[in-house]
Amino acid sequence: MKRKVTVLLAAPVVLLVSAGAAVAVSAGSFDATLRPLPHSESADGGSDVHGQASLRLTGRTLDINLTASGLTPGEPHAMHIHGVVQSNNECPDISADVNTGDPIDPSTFIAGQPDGLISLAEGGPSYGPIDVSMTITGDTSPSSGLSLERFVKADSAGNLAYHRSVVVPKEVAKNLANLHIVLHGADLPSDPDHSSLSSLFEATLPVACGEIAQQR
Ligand SMILES: [Cu+2]
Repeated sequence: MKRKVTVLLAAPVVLLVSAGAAVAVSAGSFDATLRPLPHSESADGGSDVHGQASLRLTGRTLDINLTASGLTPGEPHAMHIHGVVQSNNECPDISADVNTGDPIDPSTFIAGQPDGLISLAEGGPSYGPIDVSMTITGDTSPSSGLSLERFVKADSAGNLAYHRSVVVPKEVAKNLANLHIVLHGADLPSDPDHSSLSSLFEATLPVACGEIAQQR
């Protein structure tokens, strides 16, 4: 009988300890340095997108500050936190350019022949699915991933600044340091329209990627 009471008393203590530990994991400062995805200069017109993100996590609230340069001027750029939560992902290297027939590839591309560009689908196995859409208004879930009208526009010099506090899913908060930030959208020289919005391939083309790391 005495033994049973001890077990009952011990249980709430265990709960308190694990709640405390969860809070500690889901708070802190993180950053990511965004660098161009490897690519052939002739295929993408010499895109050279760099950026810096600082992220402050409090519970599930993520305060994001991000600046980037070298983007297609005057146009919105999709930006996401990507990654398979609970597994360590990485930004793709040029070996991802396999060109196996991405459904959104322009019809001129030849399947199996690398085209010098890592497309949305080719980069996917490295940087994983969308976890958070860094929109300026409204929903921030993966379903807003291509709502380009709600992403921040680069200015006339191709610079972009983004700041928003968003509430992220619990699994994203807990595993933030496994994830990545990816910036999309480039006007390619292969079409004459000088816009990244003329095809899904251009609008979704990953142009910079940075792995999120916790500041120590
Ligand atoms: Cu993305």
